[in-house]
Amino acid sequence: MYEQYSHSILNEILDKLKPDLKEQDLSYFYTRLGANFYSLFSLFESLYGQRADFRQHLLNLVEVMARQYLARAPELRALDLARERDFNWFLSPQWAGMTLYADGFTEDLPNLYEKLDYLEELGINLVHIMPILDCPQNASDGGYAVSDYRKINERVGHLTDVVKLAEEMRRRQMLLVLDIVVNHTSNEHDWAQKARRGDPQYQNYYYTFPNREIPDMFEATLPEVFPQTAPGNFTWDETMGRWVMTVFNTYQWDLNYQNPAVFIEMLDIILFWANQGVDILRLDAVAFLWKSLGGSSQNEPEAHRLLQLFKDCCQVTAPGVLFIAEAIVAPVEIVKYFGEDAINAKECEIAYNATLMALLWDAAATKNAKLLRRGLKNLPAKLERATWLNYIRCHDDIGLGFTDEDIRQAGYEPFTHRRFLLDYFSGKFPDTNARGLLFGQNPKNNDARISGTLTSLIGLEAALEQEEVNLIDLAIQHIILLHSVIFSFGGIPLIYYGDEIGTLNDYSYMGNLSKANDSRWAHRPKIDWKKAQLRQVKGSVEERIFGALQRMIRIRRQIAAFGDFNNREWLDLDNPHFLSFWRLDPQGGAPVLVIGNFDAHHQYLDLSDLSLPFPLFQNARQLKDLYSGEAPAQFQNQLVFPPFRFYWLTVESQI
Ligand code: OTU
Repeated sequence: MYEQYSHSILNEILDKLKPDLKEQDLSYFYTRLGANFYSLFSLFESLYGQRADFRQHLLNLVEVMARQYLARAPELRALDLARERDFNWFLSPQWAGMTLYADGFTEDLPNLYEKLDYLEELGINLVHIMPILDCPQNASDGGYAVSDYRKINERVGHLTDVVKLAEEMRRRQMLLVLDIVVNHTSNEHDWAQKARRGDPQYQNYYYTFPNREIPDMFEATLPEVFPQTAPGNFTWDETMGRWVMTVFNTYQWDLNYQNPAVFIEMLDIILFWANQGVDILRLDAVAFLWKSLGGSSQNEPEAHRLLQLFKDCCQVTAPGVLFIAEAIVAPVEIVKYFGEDAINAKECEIAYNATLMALLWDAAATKNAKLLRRGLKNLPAKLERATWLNYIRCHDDIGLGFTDEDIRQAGYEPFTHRRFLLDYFSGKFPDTNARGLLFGQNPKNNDARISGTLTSLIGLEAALEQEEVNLIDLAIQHIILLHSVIFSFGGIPLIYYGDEIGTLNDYSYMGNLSKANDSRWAHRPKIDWKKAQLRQVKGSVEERIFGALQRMIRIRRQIAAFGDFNNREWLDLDNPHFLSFWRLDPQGGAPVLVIGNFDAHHQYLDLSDLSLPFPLFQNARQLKDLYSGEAPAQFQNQLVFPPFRFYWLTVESQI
């Protein structure tokens, strides 16, 4: 949009740009800056306009974007242009992702390079490598306490390894995802060190206070993220002689985004990583970016403005680079991280679908889809050009993040139901095979979350121990069912490393002092590559899971209806054990009817009882399950579902 005032300021800035910047060929940069400047300026002014040095900061901001544009390699600029042309590229069903630790999945970055073949064998073409930046050896929160944003942790490799990996992945048409921990730094970061030594400029990079007055006001309303290990939201720093805000662990200092210099530093870091060839940046803990007295300091309007501003600026310099919002918050809040009142994403193009994740675990415990259906139907619609990251497990705990209202609508009492889920997954409930661990127990509100690998939580660990063939079969089928949902729901499926070969909980963290009180380490295993080898042995647990995932990914890729174009329609079935929805082909081709049985027992569905928008689907004999390539089991006109079985149905005559 052209708006006179902001444009006059843009002209002023362009005049003031340093001569070395003016002389370069910046034509694409200028077109994009012109397109985004009104929005960018309005956001920056709304956040920082009251400051006397506002114009100087704005100039600095434009200079950072210009310098990083000049530093952007020709092949990355070409990729930007290609993605500008094919702007829906990330909504295609071709993507399948995996999250992994460079030093858990493999030894280090060079070793990860060697394992690209394995990932491709499974069908993975998007790889999220967990934090690899320099961080303290112990007080690191698994890498989420960064001490140098431009240096790779020596234990996993060097910057050249990342660049080499990015190049090779580009050659193989795989996407690289890295974390940018935007909300906080380690207390060992250079900025924090300077603040500790008393430098006021850097003390202003954080929220520091001489006494408890303001911290106490904050504490009156702030929740606790890690109530067991890091109660409270402030930490006394002896060297600095001041309190510092530490919402997560005591060594993770919250950055002060009320200071525009902090925003500009972080933008420079984001663009630096974009220029190393990273395709997608996972922005950590985005809900927490803005702090204000009198509330939870989560999901504040200013946090959204900061993200819009990051997006606007990144589009000017590196428009091909996408953002993932890691906002594990209430369902109605998550969707806002795409941006509101828009068609294409204004903040992050991709967001973790934490609601689907939590609901899947509810269905796994209850063996029915009542709450899953309720919760998904109440999930607010997302923007057209934005997509979900659908996952079952990740490196974090499982929070029961669905709403009490949805729980009630599904026919349960919220407190008892949550208690049941915690008991079920931590193995306290009598009828459970789950081997989970509680995390973040908060005696003040009885809250807790759940740790454990998919394999252990679903009951395969216990079944293998008991050597119960039937239970082993059921658990494997259950694991496949959950994956069938993330592959067909719409969005990018994200597998958690190790789940593809049925990796069990790793209890060795309990013997490590710096990890023992954080049960999330139970599901951050070191991959046993001998076990991975068993994926080639017919009938092994590894082969059955790996093979199923591989097959689903391959089939998903060929089905246009599995692309994410707001093309999902719900199908309500009376039987509470079923989850069912249509996926429509955006080009008008054959739809796919997804039906999953969440029960551990057989279920059947009489097609004659239904009135379907696609009448051909009402004849069981005409149906084909795309996953097995065969007709679904049936008796007369009834579809038969073995325990935890799903079908991806299409009509035979249309194939
Ligand atoms: C994120 O987590 C990371 O995924 C965690 O591994 C880090 O510990 C944390 O940030 C701090 O960097 O902020 O928006 O239940 O879900 O801490 C959500 C806890 C986050 C996590 C929460 C999350």
